[in-house]
Amino acid sequence: MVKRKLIKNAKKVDNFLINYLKDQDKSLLINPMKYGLISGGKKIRSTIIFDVGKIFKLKQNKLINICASVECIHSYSLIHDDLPCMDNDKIRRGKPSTHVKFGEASAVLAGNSLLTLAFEIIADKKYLLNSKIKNEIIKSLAFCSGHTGIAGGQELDLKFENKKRSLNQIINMQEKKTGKLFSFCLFAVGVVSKQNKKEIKNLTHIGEQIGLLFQLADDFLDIKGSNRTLGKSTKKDRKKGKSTLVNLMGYEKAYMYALNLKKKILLKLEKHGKKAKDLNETIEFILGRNF
Ligand code: GRG
Repeated sequence: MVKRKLIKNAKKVDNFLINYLKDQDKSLLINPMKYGLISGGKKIRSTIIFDVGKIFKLKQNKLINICASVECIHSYSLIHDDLPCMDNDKIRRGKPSTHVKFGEASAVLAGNSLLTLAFEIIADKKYLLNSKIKNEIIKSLAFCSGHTGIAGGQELDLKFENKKRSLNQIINMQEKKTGKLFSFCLFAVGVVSKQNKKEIKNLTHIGEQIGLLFQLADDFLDIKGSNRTLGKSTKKDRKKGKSTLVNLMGYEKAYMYALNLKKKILLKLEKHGKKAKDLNETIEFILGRNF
């Protein structure tokens, strides 16, 4: 069920991005950008945006620009993450990484262009949201992507290699590296659907927890997953001395931690009743997934 939903949503977001790029002036970077962005990846962040939209009765076309911009930032982070100066991965989404296919310089520039495209897609005048709301969304997306979010988390991830780090330090790093973009997804839906400050704060926190759960599942898959199903190389975290909860407390304890985290998230969503059914299913999928 969730798999089908993911495929349908991924197609929708891919089509939006294909059409968006078609309307832009041609450049040499369009091909590496498209390669790293479209036709690949679960687009799970978009599915979460649509799922949360369902809770607040928002139509998908009110949220599609946000999905597209989140996928631009996410794909940008993967293109740069695969570079030799970062995690040095040659395979991504079942095909050669962007820098392997197009060269390092083009991969860096395509990544940078996806970052700026993300903001362009939200600011676009064809996206019919009022300017105050757009402003809030843009500010939060910048906060979640830069040194206080993904980039800052990645720096910590690299600096933590082969070092003994505490539970709180690892959680803080993973909340930045992975959690912040998920928290943006829920924040943005809260803002677009005009929730009050308290509800937006709740949503942002749940988003961060979903992101942490997603990262934990990613760490489990690095150990138990298959390269073919995941479309990327596995068994790297231990070799690289990555600071993960699995490496800190062992697989079993880390899995118990993840189960408990999932329970806490689902409990927080209980107040939405049946309206949160889709989101609940996606959360179950996150921990149970094999890709
Ligand atoms: C400032 C955006 C930005 C990036 C520069 C390189 C870097 C700093 C950050 C890397 C962050 C990173 C790779 C975090 C890991 C998150 C994660 C678990 C990714 C896997 O996501 P999936 O499974 O991938 O959703 P697919 O391929 O399905 O889209």
